Amino acid sequence: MADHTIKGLGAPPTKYDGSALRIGIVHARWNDVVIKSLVQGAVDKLKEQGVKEENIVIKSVPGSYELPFATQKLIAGGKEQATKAEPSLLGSTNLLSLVDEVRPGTPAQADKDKQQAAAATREFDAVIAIGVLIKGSTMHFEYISEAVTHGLMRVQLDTGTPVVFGVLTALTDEQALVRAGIGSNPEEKGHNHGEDWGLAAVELAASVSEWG
Ligand code: DLZ
Repeated sequence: MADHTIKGLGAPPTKYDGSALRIGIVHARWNDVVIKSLVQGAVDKLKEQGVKEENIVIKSVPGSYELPFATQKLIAGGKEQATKAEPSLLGSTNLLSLVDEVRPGTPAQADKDKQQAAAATREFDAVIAIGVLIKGSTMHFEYISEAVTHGLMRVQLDTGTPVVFGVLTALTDEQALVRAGIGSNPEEKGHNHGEDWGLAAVELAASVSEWG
């Protein structure tokens, strides 16, 4: 069999600069092993494109069915905070750190508090919604897949904020694992689609959003 395929994402026309972007990730917790790998893949690529770790906000919900509502809330919350923001905060670097490395009461902590306050005043430039639906023996899979797909499309069109569709709809556990780059066969670990979603978020936020 040929070792190449025509499938997959083509190279972007340019490398996008994510350094000024604020990106949200909303992920479900069903099928957690797969989710964790996908979220990590997305975060890795966001950072590789220059998005500051502090500008990546990660929220979770129980299952994929909750993704459209939660994504809409996150986007709306960001817009509301941006509207209410104090002008003095808007000039600051926007950092919302995932990893807390500074000690309470130190100047570094004070800086970080300021940066966090500033970050909270920013709108999201894009949100990645991540879920993993695995087909079972009932119709759950079909209903949830369809509702979530339409729901997420509606959220991005209604809010004008790009929403990356990071939902795997797998027919088997192995399909889901392979699409998160953690297939059980060492010869066929697969590709982590979370990475593509990270790249898509930066491209949409840094390029497509500027078209209109
Ligand atoms: C109930 C359910 C089932 C059966 N399967 C999945 C799944 O494979 N992936 C997923 O993300 N969520 C699943 N859920 C949970 C629903 O998405 C949702 O959280 C509940 O129905 C509560 O609204």
